[in-house]
Amino acid sequence: MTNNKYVLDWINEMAAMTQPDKIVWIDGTEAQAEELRAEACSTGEISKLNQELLPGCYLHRTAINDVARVEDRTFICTSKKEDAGNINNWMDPSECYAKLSKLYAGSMKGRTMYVIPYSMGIVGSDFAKYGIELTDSIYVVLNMLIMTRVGTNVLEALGDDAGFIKGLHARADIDEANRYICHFPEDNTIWSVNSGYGGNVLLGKKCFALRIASYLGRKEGWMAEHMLILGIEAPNGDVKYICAAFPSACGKTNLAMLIPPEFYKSKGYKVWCVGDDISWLRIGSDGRLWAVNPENGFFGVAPGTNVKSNPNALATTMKNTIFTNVVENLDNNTVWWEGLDKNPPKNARNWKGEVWDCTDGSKGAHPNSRFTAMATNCPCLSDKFNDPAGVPISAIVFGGRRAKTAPLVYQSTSWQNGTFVGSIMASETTAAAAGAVGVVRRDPMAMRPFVGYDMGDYFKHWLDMGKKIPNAPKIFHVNWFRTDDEGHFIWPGFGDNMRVLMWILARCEGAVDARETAIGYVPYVKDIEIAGLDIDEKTIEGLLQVDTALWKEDIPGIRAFYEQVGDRVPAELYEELNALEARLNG
Ligand code: SAT
Ligand code: MN
Repeated sequence: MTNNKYVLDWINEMAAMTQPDKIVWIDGTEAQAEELRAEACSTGEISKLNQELLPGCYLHRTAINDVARVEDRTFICTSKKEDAGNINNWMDPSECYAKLSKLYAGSMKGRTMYVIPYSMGIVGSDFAKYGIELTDSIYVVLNMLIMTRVGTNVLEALGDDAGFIKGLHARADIDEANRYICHFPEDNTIWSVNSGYGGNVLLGKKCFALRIASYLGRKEGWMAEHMLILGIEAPNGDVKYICAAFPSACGKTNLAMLIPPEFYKSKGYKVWCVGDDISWLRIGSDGRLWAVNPENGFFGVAPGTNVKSNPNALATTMKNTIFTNVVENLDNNTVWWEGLDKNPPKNARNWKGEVWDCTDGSKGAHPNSRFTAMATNCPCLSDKFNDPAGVPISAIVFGGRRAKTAPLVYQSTSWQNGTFVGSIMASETTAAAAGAVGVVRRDPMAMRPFVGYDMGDYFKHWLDMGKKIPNAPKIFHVNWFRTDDEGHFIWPGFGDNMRVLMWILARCEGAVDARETAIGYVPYVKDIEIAGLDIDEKTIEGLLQVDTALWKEDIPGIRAFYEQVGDRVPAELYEELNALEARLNG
């Protein structure tokens, strides 16, 4: 399929190590994909769902020990340890290559190695970056066909160039103790072994489009961020775009596809989804920041997705979708998950494949079960989705899951202050990564597990970028997750989040005043539209309250986190922190 010497030499080397029986090049055609689906069905790797109700849809179960990203087994292998920084796990590259080579050795014997040429971004566009993933999993091939742009045209666009990301994935024994997700940013290389789950093995996503891309972005003067992209269209047809960063499984997909509340809908407002997880951002010739979504599909969390929370996502999964670790409804060969509706199937298998009794109190779907669906299935997909230029960004929104501290929304006072706001982001943990759920952890820009270099240098890159963007987006922070004394969410969330986004856009246009507080600009209660909401102004006032005592309590945690990041935290951020502390005490 190609004469590119770098590609061919590398594949030969990897094949000599892994020893597959066969090598199959993925050409991106539907005919080949269909053959692979049939083969995967015949071995039980996937199963075909009800083709009348869910055309083109399949179910897959991962191994029980392999259901989420494994951050403690994820490594950044730079030649100098300090370049990976204190927040990342580090391994010496030669040590890592040697260690993993042993695990890969002969691991594809009796199996097929699939060669997946793929593009992150639109093939041939200025901003596209190419990768090749070698894998022994058809499930990975089928997911990559949805999540990225795959095919011979990628090899044509690459030509004779050496500039592609070399990804090697082997399932090996799915042995937890020997599971490794390793990045070699200096070699444009990713090695993943002993997993078959999502972010660990779909190497175009977190491994390439965030970890390796963030490293490249710093070198090349752009940014790779864990952000959704959405557009809000005003009744006059004018569309404004927002990027928003939230930790995994905090509702990025729901926000990206929100349906405007009746109040706005009836006036003619529309919301368009450009992306739900990753943004590549660069400075346009007009001095604005432009964003593209490098992906081609959605790898969304299934539980909690329903006609109320996200009707667009639900519609997106109705055809050509791969479901992973959800409930199998044996009566009609469809799928179910907690939070889909109130009728769990009586005759069903749970995510582990066991006969499941929905009344026994156990969860049927894994909390991190997923759907992999094509972006073009999405009813609210932006007409700019395939525009190589991307979209100009008016606002950047950071958000976390905080029960008490952060108000519903506030605006930073400058790019530098906004970078500070992003750097102190914190969130209660979710099921998207292995480990305890519900613990507060610092997750700067929602990038803690995804920065491919030192976190202090990453903060510096943010500050440097700000100096180079003449017409930079304004930076905000939101928190949909404040709870009352009984632990119930106060803000309704979902489509009503648009009310907050409208305040954000009004601020970007200078159309509305705000109250200055110690942490930044907070809305006046009257400026959050509540028409049609079952919430009074008093409640909004509570949601917007900045609790000085709680913020003061947060400061030592921020300092401790900065110290953990280490001596590359820019002085400007310490200035911001000291100034915040002074204002809180003032
Ligand atoms: O990393 S995954 O792609 O598995 C999903 C996520 O955590 O956002
Ligand atoms: Mn994510």
